[in-house]
Amino acid sequence: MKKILFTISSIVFASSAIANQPKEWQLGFQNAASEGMRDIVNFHNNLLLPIIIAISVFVLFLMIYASVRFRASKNPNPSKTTHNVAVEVLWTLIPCLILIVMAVPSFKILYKQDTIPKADLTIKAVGYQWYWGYEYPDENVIFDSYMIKEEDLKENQPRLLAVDNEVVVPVNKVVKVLITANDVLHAWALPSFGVKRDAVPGRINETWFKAEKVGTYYGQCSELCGIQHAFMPIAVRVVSDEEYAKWLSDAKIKFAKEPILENENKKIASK
Ligand SMILES: [Cu+2]
Repeated sequence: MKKILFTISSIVFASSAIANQPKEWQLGFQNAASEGMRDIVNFHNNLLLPIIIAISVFVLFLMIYASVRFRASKNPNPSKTTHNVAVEVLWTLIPCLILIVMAVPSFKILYKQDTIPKADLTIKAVGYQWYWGYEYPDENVIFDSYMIKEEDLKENQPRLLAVDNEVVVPVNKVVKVLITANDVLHAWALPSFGVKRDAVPGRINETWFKAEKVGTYYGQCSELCGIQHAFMPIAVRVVSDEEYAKWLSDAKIKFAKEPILENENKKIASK
């Protein structure tokens, strides 16, 4: 039985494993691009889903059986039983055991995600109403990332997901993400990496991922944050080490800001 469910779930979910962004008529998760997400997908497809299906089928069977077997025409004098200790113990114990079976691997995954390995690079994501700002604190690179409007989309840019300035990270490197917000609650979420953290004003949350495949991955703000909540997508481009180095040196020029203090001094001097 379990084997059949295994096969069904893997067929259903394998078919959806083709992209890094939501697909029309998609079933199941987006394609995993990190170990963390692979853990989550395996946990869901190979443990939770078979249990859920088995419970649903069992309850449905009981309902149909009771309705047919004890229908009024066949069972004119219904039983007056109100207690049965054995049954009550069983229907308390068995669900407890099922929960424990689910909880142990679930906690394992949670703790694994919670332990941040030594980071190769750190980025900071700041939620604003309604766009994301990014900082590479060690590289002195700061930029904003706005959604591209539908009329300005270029070919291959997904609607409501593409942004003007993507986050760029090297492949197979541990990326630590510091997440905060400037105004209201937001949440930085990237399904392919199995990452989702609240962005809370005045507080820094952290998470991490190690992207295993080159590509562009899309996520969305996942905390209802106001009227344009749906229009502050997250785009992360995973590139090779060389491409990352090149992007970084370009970014340092592109996003360079004149130091504020120098600017102020100039203003004072010119007066
Ligand atoms: Cu938001």
